[in-house]
Amino acid sequence: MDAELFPRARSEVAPGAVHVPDWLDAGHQRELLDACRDWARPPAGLRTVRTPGGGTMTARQVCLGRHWYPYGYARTVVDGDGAPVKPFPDWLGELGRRAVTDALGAEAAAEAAYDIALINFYDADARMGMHRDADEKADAPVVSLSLGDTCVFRFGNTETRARPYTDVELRSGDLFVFGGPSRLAHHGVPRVHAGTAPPELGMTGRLNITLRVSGL
Ligand SMILES: O=C(O)CCC(=O)C(=O)O
Repeated sequence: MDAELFPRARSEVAPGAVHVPDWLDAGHQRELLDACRDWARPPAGLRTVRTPGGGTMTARQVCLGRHWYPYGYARTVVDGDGAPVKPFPDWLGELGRRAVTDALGAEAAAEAAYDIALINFYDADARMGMHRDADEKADAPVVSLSLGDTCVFRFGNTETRARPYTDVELRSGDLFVFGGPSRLAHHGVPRVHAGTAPPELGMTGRLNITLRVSGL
């Protein structure tokens, strides 16, 4: 890929919601991708999420620490193969705290004992509708790391799924953290730009890793 004419700048999209471009270098992206490939394997591997209305989410998902299903957390894959959820590794929690420190400062990271990861895999046609991450019992910031294809990440408000919102381009290696007054803001992924993953990463599609504190 051509070098950027100007490096992309870090930006505060809303109070407590910060985009840090290129937070993970190529080596760390590769390591995280390798870990995602391991986590995606059964048992308790990548699955299609069914919603209570009878639909399916187009992004497929695997969880660590606790299993998310619409709309709660369990210790086993209650809506899949029934296997115990894979453990949440210490190094991922450490990565989460570093991310919050870099995005929001050390004070915001002090209480953030990350224990859950939701890993979403998007192929070219996958999307994620506007929603809030509201099934956790803690208000620690959500950490979001992107790998592979670029997407449009829509970051909205706490009241409605509709405007006002801001569209942010998330590329491979980007970090997005939302906490404080933005912790319960609606957000979603209306578009993935197929074929934009860095070729050297060796993946097709997009992966998003969100880290959360369960408070459970
Ligand atoms: O893929 C993304 O960037 C967002 C994922 C997300 O909103 C979620 O896991 O709740």
